[in-house]
Amino acid sequence: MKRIITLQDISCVGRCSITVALPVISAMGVECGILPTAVLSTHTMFKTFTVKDLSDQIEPISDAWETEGITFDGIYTGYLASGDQCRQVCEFFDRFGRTDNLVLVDPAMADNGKLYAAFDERFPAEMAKVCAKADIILPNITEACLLTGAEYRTEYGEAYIRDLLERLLELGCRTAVLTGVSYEPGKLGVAYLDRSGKDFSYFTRRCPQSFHGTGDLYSSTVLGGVMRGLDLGDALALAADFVVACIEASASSTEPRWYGVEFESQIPLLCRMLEERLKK
Ligand code: PXL
Repeated sequence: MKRIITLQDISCVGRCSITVALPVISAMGVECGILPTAVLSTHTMFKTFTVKDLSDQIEPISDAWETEGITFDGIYTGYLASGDQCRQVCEFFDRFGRTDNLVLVDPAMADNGKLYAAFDERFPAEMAKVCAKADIILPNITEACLLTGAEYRTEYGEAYIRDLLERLLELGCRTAVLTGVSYEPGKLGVAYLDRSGKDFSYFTRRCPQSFHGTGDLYSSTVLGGVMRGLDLGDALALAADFVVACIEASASSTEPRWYGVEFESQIPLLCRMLEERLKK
């Protein structure tokens, strides 16, 4: 069985980061180790929350793994709390990255044209260094603009997306995937470009509601799919279909959107969709 390690925070309630990655990646048949970078009572979109930074644990935990000879088939990073943590994650890649393992970076730091309130304007440059070391990065359009200095636009065509993808590759990653791409009302999807010039896009219907944590759900599912042997396009499509199913399943929920989507009820569907794609 493949083993991955994910470096991100534990937000104890609110369905994001590790509380999404662990169940989803495990359900997909991949061992999911965790390196918690911080413990929060909830993610930072709740009005009241606590944060305990765990930066000082990254090095001793890594040392112990190295002594044990533990290796990973994939390394997956999400929300990182500070520029210093970005530097530590780069060091982790240098220690545990190999030519035959996959480094996937979701530079979770911004949406809707704005950097999350927890970060200052120097943070994207530190995250860009993390992206430079990745095989695959999965920013949304806001994050792509902050990483590359491109202008953020809400109305655009294919040339704008192509330009963003090219700028993202210039950071140094092998494959750049842009999420939240839309060329026509009612459709939403992803587009990727890799170093060899291969491109791909996939669209689903656009769901009217927007929930917190769907980016983390998306990246976790993509990683699980690739680790199980799907090609990237198939993994991106599977993850998009799964997130749509989760949003649809949450439509009647009376909880506020920041509690995240009810992905739990859709795990059996995810397993079926994965097996179907693996058979093809
Ligand atoms: O879902 C991204 C995320 C992860 N972790 C924490 C967050 C956020 C987004 O706001 O606050 C702590």
